[in-house]
Amino acid sequence: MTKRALITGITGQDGAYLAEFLFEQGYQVHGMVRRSSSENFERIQHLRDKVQLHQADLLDQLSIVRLVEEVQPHHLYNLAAQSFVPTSFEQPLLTAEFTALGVTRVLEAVRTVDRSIRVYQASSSEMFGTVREEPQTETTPFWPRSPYGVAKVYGHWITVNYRESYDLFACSGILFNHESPLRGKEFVTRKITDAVARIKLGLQQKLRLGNLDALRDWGFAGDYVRAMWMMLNHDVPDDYVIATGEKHSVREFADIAFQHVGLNWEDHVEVDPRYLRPAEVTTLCGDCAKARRVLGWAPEVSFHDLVRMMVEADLTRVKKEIE
Ligand code: NAP
Ligand code: F7E
Repeated sequence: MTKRALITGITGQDGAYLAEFLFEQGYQVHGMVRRSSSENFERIQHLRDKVQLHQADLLDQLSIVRLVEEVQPHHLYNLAAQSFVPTSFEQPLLTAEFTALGVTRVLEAVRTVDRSIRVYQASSSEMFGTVREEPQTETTPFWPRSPYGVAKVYGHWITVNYRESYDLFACSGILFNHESPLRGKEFVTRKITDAVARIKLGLQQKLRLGNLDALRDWGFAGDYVRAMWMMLNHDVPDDYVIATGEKHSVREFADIAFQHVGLNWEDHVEVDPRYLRPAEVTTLCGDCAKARRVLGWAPEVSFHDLVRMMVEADLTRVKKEIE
């Protein structure tokens, strides 16, 4: 029997990688998309004949119930969210509606339609915020530092609560930052690699960034979607930290990216206070020992290879655009 998977947030970075991965595993892949006046399917263009898209919205409970009824998925991956931290300071209520209450709406739909559907919730290392220990594990206390982080803490605990209350097979993946050539250009890694390509090709002179000292545990999105699938295919539902265990600064990311095209980052990067946040998460580094031990998951792409992959992809894209 062909297994059916439903992905909310299929038009995002992780949605695109997960859709491709599940399709390769033989799943029938369905995606939830919200209505927009212009189509936003760039990241899944190459999969359009392989995935079935359905309109629904995290804000509309009945639309999610109807979608789950229609698709009857075996597995549901809830990736949809307002995921950009600075926007969460500007639009905290909308972030709470999407990123926090949206999770309850998805879980309620599953509880109402079919409790045997397995659910993955996209939780985040932003929940650790001001870190209480290093590295962070599944038992490290949360101290979120943004409305986004606070909303994700709600999403995490409501997932645990539905597992405990209704015996749902619901997993929360506490994923640390993961990047790729499909990353949105507002996030710092892609902002850097896009600028490196444009500066190298003479289209831009300067790159304005915020806190260069911020430390992150950056992995490759392709590796991380494999972990989501492993969680839903394990015997028991549980929560897992997914990380590389290495941390690097924004400055270091920029240094390697500029070096890769023979440039010196100090000649091009300027600090702009507009990109500083009201409250910052200064350092994050995860310990994925549980995922290694229980699921057999491990990251495959190194930090240096990730930076190079992203710079190369942006160089190729920008060159094509100016041809
Ligand atoms: P992303 O690129 O920002 O994608 C977010 C997705 O959510 C998009 O498909 C977006 O649709 C959809 N969405 C937003 N609001 C919606 C609504 N009201 N109704 C329906 N869909 C809506 O995020 P990502 O990097 O792929 O991350 C996937 C998930 O993992 C998110 O929940 C994020 O918070 C979480 N996460 C990400 C990371 C990371 O490092 N990438 C780490 C930990 C956790 P549109 O295309 O229409 O905007
Ligand atoms: O910032 C610093 C910034 O926006 C990383 C989301 O996927 O991962 C992501 O959240 C760091 C921060 O990602 C700029 O202050 C410096 O310390 O790339 P980011 P994020 O906030 O860590 C987590 C795990 C998620 O769950 C989120 O959904 O870089 N930084 N200068 C900058 N950041 C940005 N965006 N732009 C700058 O110019």
